[in-house]
Amino acid sequence: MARSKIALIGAGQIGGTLALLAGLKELGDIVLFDIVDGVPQGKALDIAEAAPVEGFDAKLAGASDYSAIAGADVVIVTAGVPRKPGMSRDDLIGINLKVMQSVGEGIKAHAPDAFVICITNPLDAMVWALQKFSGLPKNKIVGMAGVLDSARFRHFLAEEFKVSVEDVTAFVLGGHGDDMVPLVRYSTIAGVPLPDMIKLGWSTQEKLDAMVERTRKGGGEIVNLLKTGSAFYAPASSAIAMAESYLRDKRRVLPCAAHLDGQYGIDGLFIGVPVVIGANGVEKVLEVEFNGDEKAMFEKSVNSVKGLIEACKGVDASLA
Ligand code: A3D
Repeated sequence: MARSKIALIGAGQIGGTLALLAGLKELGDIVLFDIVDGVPQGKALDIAEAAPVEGFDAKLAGASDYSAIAGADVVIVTAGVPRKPGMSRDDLIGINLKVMQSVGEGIKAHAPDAFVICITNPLDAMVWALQKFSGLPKNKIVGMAGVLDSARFRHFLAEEFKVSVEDVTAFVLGGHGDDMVPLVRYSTIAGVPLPDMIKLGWSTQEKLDAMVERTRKGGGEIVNLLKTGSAFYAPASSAIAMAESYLRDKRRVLPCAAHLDGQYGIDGLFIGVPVVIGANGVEKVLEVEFNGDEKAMFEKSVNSVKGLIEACKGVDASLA
């Protein structure tokens, strides 16, 4: 059986980490693409030279021509610019929207059957625009944000409760902005919902509220520490989990920015919700009930995403 092919559009901090992880997990052959000639080729060669030491088999190539992604099974898009301290994700719209146009056209021409994972910010708007520019079926394109936001929340919870990260599940919905919605009722320690863990005296409501807030601002915390660029290890791990679920038909239930067609009362937007990812891409959306507060938080987050989409339409009239 032929190996799968994974194309990484953008060979920057996340792109390079994605290539290394895809190699270590033997997900398939890897092509790194970037407009800066030499960078994708250099990173591909560097990782290929790590393969004998790590003991994985994968072909790695670097390219600055879209023909190199032909026939890719999975495409992961990080092309664009990341945030600098003081910038919001929304400040990136002008530049990254143009990048999505060229990436969308490249995918449409060379890898129209791929499962596409977008990471470029502002995420919920860029995945929406990428779908428009590429014309991909809506079940074959998702945005990565919820896996990362949940992983951040899981890390904070595991530290606070002093338990393994493996036994913490977390549920974060909505857009990938500071008003994302970490749902504590659906987040658990080994199946026990967080409000019950508070009742059991393992932590306090104040500490839980602080962890929710830290999760919401998790991206900014790292931007402020790094000073140049944004997080890349955990974002890459998160996208690889999504790619693996598709390539190995694992049918994992992962929070992704998925196209909604009436679910959660939303039509025509990409919003972070739990979905089943299997061999057919997004196979099912898991719709949960909200209580009053949760509904208000979700609506606020959705309104922010709507604002971003309007801003995109203002920049590029062809999207209106
Ligand atoms: P960076 O290291 O700058 O890499 C981006 C790469 O894209 C660079 O190598 C550029 O040369 C390349 N590039 C720019 N324009 C094009 C183009 N037209 N075609 C192909 N390649 C191009 O950034 P990064 O890897 O740290 O981050 C990439 C993106 O991911 C940014 O937009 C970040 O804001 C975003 N990001 C999202 C999350 C989410 O959770 C959604 C988390 C972290 C970063």
